[in-house]
Amino acid sequence: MKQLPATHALIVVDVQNDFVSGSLLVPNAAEIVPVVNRIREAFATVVFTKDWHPANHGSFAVNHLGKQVLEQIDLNGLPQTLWPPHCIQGEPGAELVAGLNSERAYLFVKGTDPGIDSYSGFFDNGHRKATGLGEFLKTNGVTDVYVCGLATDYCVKATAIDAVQLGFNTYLIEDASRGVNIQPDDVANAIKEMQAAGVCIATSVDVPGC
Ligand code: VGL
Ligand code: ZN
Repeated sequence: MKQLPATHALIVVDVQNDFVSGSLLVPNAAEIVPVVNRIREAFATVVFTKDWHPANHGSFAVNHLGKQVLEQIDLNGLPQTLWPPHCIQGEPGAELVAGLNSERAYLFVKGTDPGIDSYSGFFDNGHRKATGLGEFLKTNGVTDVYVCGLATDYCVKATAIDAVQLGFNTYLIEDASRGVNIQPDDVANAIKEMQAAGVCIATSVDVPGC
């Protein structure tokens, strides 16, 4: 496979057991694994993100008395959708999916602060703290980022929009991503939002060399 220059990085968002076969299922998520494994061969720089929550995380409905999954609350001044417990630090549900080639890659974790959620791989939802991913990419001369993974309508969307705002030429690899689609058009709307923000919508065949 043709190699992209080191200025081009692949960001694989949250391809973790809980989203594929665990507590917060993203429909058809397992289908992206062979696609990610294929496209990553074109990239010299590959980053994986992990949703990495403590058990007392404020995005878990069980941590709010009387609240249900998918209810919306205010979490320290930010709107928060409540989820089942997922991607708890050190538990099997937080591991990258078996069969995903995660060799020779960099790992960034997010969602570690119990008081704030972090959909983006770059910043928490209040843009209060950075994960270090933006700095890392800039320090390494990366100019173009290709974003894929789970879930298109949450963490992939937030990561891609932050990437644009940080000045990266940003591509969504649509067929290497899947969404939750709580409402049937959530993924379609997320793609429109990304496009409006300046994200180029691409598929794996558009990645040079793939
Ligand atoms: C995600 C909901 C809650 C994601 C993470 O990875 O898209 N979604 N936490
Ligand atoms: Zn989460």
